[in-house]
Amino acid sequence: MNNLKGKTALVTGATSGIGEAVAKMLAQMGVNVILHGRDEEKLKSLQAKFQRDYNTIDTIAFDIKDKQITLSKIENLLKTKEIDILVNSAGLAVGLDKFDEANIEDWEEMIDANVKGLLYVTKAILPQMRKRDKGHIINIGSIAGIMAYPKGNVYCATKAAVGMITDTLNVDLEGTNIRVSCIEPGAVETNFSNVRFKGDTNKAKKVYEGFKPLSAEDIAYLIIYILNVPEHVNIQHSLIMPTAQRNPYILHRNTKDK
Ligand code: 8X3
Repeated sequence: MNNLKGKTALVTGATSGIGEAVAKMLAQMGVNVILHGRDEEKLKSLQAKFQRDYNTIDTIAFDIKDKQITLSKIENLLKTKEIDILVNSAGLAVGLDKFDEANIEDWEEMIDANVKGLLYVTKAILPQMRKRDKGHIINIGSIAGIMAYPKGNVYCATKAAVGMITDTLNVDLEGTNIRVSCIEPGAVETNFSNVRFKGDTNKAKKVYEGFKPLSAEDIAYLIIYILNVPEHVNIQHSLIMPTAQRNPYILHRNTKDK
């Protein structure tokens, strides 16, 4: 069953990780994908790569942290595109420090991207979805937004906000056919930890040592499933964990692998 063929999707943060994997899978399903990112070069090379094999691929470059640019870029985009699917994948973790030792600029960057940026993009897209009375918004939350872990402070708070924004959107969209879903992954091996540890690759690698983490593709499969179910089904929350990780604290590492 492919209910997605011919639809149009905007994927934010599509130049890496979960965003890239879901953009690729959507394209494979025959979806017209608009790849969003900050880096024009990366977007163009991804577009060239995808376009060889898949449907129409467009790109749009801007920083979701910039309110004015985000609102005006999306306003322009909507003049020529009807968005059926919005995947809010842009976001990041920066730093892993105790509350009193954490860097305020790290906090601000996470709040600006994970919460404010997601709000700007969603607010700009939603009127068109409402007018068409169709659409599906996918937000990338985290186990971090469900269960606090040490040094997660503001990252956990931003992901809790993503979960609650999903819920408040769903209630405000009562009576429409627009669906809103939040994916809440545990450990996914992408560039996530490299960014969190500001390029310290050794520290980043250690996060995934001794167990099999999720891959970006594992998350993309779930997103495709959620998007593809019939229109009367709205999968509002999905917690997806590696089998080895039952929650942020209960993680089975095979010490022989160390
Ligand atoms: C990513 C998962 O456990 O590192 O959001 O917070 S975790």
